[in-house]
Amino acid sequence: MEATTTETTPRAQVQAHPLDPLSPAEIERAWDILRAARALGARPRAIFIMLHEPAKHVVLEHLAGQPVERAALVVLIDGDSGKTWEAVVSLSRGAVLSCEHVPDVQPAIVLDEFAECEAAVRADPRWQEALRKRGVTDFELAMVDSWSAGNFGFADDEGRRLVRALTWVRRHREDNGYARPIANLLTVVDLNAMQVLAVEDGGVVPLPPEDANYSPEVAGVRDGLKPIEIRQPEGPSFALAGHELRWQKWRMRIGFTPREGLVLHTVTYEDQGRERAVLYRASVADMVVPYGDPRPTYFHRNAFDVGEYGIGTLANALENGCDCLGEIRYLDAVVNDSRGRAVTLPNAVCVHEEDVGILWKHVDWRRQSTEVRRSRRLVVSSISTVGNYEYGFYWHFFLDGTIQLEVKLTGIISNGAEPPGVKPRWGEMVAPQVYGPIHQHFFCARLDMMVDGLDNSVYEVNTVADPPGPENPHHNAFHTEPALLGSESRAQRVADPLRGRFWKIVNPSRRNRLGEPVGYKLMPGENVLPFAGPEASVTKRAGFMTKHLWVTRHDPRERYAAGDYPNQHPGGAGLPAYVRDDAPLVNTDVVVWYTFGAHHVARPEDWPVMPVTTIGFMLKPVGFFDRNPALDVPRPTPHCCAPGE
Ligand SMILES: [Cu+2]
Repeated sequence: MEATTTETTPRAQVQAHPLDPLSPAEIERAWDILRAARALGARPRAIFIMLHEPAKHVVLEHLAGQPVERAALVVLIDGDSGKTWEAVVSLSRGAVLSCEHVPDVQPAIVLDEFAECEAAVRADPRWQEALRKRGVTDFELAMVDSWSAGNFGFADDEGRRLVRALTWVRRHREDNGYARPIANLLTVVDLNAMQVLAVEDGGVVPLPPEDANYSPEVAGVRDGLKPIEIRQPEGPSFALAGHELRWQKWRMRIGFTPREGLVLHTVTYEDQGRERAVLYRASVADMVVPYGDPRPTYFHRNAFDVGEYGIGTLANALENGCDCLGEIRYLDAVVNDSRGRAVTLPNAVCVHEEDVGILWKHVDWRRQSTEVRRSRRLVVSSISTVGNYEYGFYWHFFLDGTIQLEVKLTGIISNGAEPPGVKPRWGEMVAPQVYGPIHQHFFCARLDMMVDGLDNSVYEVNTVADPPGPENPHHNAFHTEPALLGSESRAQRVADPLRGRFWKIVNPSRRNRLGEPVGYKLMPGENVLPFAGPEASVTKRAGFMTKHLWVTRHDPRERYAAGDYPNQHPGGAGLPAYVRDDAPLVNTDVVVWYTFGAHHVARPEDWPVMPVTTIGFMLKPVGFFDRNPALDVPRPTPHCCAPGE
């Protein structure tokens, strides 16, 4: 990832760091070294080429200016043999450190495959015939989206790299591509052979009658919105030096991988001259979108957008005044294409500050004095487009030590067509003959915690009503009950807002002045559990969604909530496998995984493009500081809070 603005520290002055994402030259060199050293098949397709992150101690002991060992992790598939390979390539030594065949897996589907797959479907006479049967003769109006095939135990799927593709057709060239879904049509494609295996046609359903254009030319433009300008005449309060970001007392490194997109590393907060760690690494380690319709062209819809598609490779180029407003600094991201060449995604990460209302306030009416402070947050964000949907990932850092992840969901709902007058039970009609199946979006944030050091413990805290009795004569008493989540089997929990449940990550060997271990608490937001049954394919494959909180003992090999290769995986990988050894979790290097689900019952108002809905969680200091750490935020202006005024 490259810093693009002139106001950031010039690159020549930025020292290399072990966590810097791979540069374009490093990506291509990694591929070239591997190709020269190993014969991995005639038609190799690069899936992911990303930084092979050094061990924690290497990162934490790194001193500025020291030489840095660079290595790349390369995942590739050979189109002829269908074999998947995983290699670690040393860029510093120009050598392949390891190269393993990974049996019986399908790596993520990459962008080039989507394009090639669409071309293969369009050229297929069976698909063309299915369109003609529906009165469509101009195939240029059609659009074909590959959907990951899932794993339903079909014998024909075994050992094949597959997608199940859906088709839409525009009413006219300027129309929304998703305006008119073609019902009952599923095209199965082998991505290695790039060959259509089957066109499953369950019969003609009329196309929805309307277009679904959302351009201002069609939708019209309201008036009365006067300009809002965000001005920071002295520039922003943050500084970017390469990938290091400093803002107020926060310091962190911004990373980016083709699989996870935005990654934050080594997040610290300066407290009375001491730099105190909070997080070693944070990312959205997978997500899944189970759909609730059992019919033939719906049951397989359960996209793992991180692990099956690589959400980083799908990052948007963000634009000032559109995606973000104000004094913006952007970072480019660099990913690989399937030929092992580097692709720069311009302006993939946006960094800016936002005013967010008041931070704290008190009016002392007897003294006629008021103190109030403005709250501000640093926003590090990225937006990815995965076919019809947009996902925005917004990490917020506040002046009082709070961290928030907010995911924004927008774009176009995955849809279907129904005959006039029909409303299926598994979803809602959003427009005439356009149907939106009920579904959920489960995200899993992997939070490699480092609260004042690597060794942490995790507690669940519930609030409990006291029983009536001599100690509770007025029946009003209630108190909190912390319970240590002492091992991985005990640290699999669901949210319970009615009990005020939260989870607290503490450092037992660091005490605050009240004698309590310093900590951060994970505050769940809105959440839901999956409705797919325990025997459903998606439940087995996305075991992570069955619990909201998981805690694991740190293991660098345990990186992804649904495992390394969720595409077409039969299930059981990822978190359920990581916790099988029931490792003890007391005062050790822990990773907290938080699953949060957005429950989506589609509305007519979600059509033709849905207004943003948000879901997320917060990490808040709890006894980490001795008092409100934001007392020292200056008054907004001298006149608004002076005593006696
Ligand atoms: Cu949705």
